[in-house]
Parts: sequence; structure tokens; C-alpha cells
Amino acid sequence: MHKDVKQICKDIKELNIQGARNIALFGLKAFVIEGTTTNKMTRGTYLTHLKKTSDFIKVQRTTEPMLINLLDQALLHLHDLITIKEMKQYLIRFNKQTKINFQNNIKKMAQVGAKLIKNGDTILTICHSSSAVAVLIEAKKQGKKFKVYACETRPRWQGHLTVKDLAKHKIDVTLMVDSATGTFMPNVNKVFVGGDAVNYKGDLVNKIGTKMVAFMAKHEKAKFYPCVELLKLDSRKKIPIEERNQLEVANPKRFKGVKIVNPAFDLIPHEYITKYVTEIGLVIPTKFHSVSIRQFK
Ligand code: RUB
Repeated sequence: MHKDVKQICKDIKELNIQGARNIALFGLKAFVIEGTTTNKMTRGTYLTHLKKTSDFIKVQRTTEPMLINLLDQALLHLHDLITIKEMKQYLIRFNKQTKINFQNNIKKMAQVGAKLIKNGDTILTICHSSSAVAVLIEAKKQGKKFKVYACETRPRWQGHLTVKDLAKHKIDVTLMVDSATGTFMPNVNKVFVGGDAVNYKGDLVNKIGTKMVAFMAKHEKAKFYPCVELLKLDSRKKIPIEERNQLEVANPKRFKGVKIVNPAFDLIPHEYITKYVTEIGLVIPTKFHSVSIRQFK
């Protein structure tokens, strides 16, 4: 395997590359590097090699359907082509087009989400989502006056990335520990988060802690808007939840006789979601599946 592919996979696994969209784009980049640099193969061995490469990239983060869907789309198209040269050219085009689609999608999501934000809103967010951040920045660019509470997002502190992004754009942002959510939620009227996956029922998978945020939002009558592209649909019956290294929580050597768990994601039932902000507009949670299938047919 090409050394750059190994490096990208390592960076995805260790969260140097994080966030579903980023992971998908870099995962595809790795796939294209391998596909375009592999030589001396027959059509059959080339396709088998790329299938194995795709499987290897996918397992770096098990809860990321956007990555899985992109790699599956690329592989599917390759089977329609005859020569390896054609396949290599196709991979380069696919990669280029995907980057353009991603840029267009985030602009559209930002427009759709920003429309929901009004002067005087108090918004809460968790983790670091390029999609949710884009919505908040777009609202600010449109001159709206609002403030944001951001959870720090233990154990990997992705909230720090969010507050830096927002402060750079002069958004009124306050960082807080995750467990302060209950304290501040009564002041909050809208929640914007990202998402890693949406299942066939319209339930959301997002960073651990998001379920607590969603439940409190409902309790305090705040709207809950995940900003999620349609390519994040995960049709698996049960979405596997990534279990991360115990050391992110505590060193087990210092806690003899203690079990340590570190699930990376929460599953938020669709009843807690007001609407999804997507690249084609607002989508009712229970319709996400059918809308996404229609889009990629
Ligand atoms: C990041 C996370 C983000 C989603 C959406 O988790 O949960 O909210 O991936 O991000 P991690 P985006 O840091 O573990 O990757 O909107 O950028 O796709």
C-alpha cells in the first residue's frame, strides 16, 4: 500500500483528521492515491486490490457512512469500465467532482440553516461540525445577532475547535463543560449540531453527549437542528458505535478493578429532532431515508 495512504488512514484513526465530511474526503483521497499509483495488475486483480483498500480505509472509523457511501459509489462505477487506464482516469474525475459537490453542499446547508436563525437567538452546539459551524458563520455574515454556547466535548475537546472557528468570525461564543448543558439550556432556543449518520428511521448518530443535549432541548422547548448531508444515510439495521481508547478517559492501571468505557457516538431518536438541515432544504426526520435514496438513485 502507498505510504501516503497508510499515513492518511493513521491520521483518520488518531483523529488528526476528524469530522464526517473531512474523513470522507480524505478517505476518498487515500483510495484515489492507491488506485492511481498501483501498477502491473490485471483488471480482476486491480479491482480486488481496490476493494481491499476500500475495506481497509472504511474500518479506520466504523461509524462513518459518508466515507463508506463515497467509496462504494467509486467502486461501483469502476466495475462498468474496461481498462485500468480508464479506471484511473475515472477516479481522478470522481475525486474532483466530489470536492466540488462537498463545497456546494456546505454552502447550501449554510443558507438553509442560517434562515432559521433570528436576532436575539441563543444557540447551543456540541463537538466540531464543519456543517453546523458553516450555518452559524453564514448567519453572522447576514448580520444576525445571536449568541452561542459550545460544549467542550470530552474526551477529545472538539468544542475547542468550534469556539476558535466562531470567535474568528466575531460570533458571541461561550465555552462550557458538557455537564453545564442543563444549567444553560433554559436560556437556549435553538440547537445546531452536526451528524455522522442518519439511520433508516431518521434517528441521528452524533458525538457522545448529543443525546443529553437533544433530550434537554426537548424538555426546555428549544428546537433541535442537525446539519447533515443526505450522503450520511446509513442503511445498516444497527449502526456500529465506535469504541475509542480507554486512555482518553483514564489510565486503567490507576483504576484497578474499574471498567472504563469510551463510546464515541450517541444515537438520538428522531422524535427529538425538529428537522434536518440538508443541502436540499429542511427534511423531516422520518423522510430522510426516502429523500436520500431518491437523491442517489
Ligand atoms: C465529529 C462529529 C461531528 C460530525 C459532523 O466527531 O461528531 O459533529 O462528524 O461533522 P469526531 P461535519 O471528531 O470524532 O470525528 O459536519 O464536519 O461532517
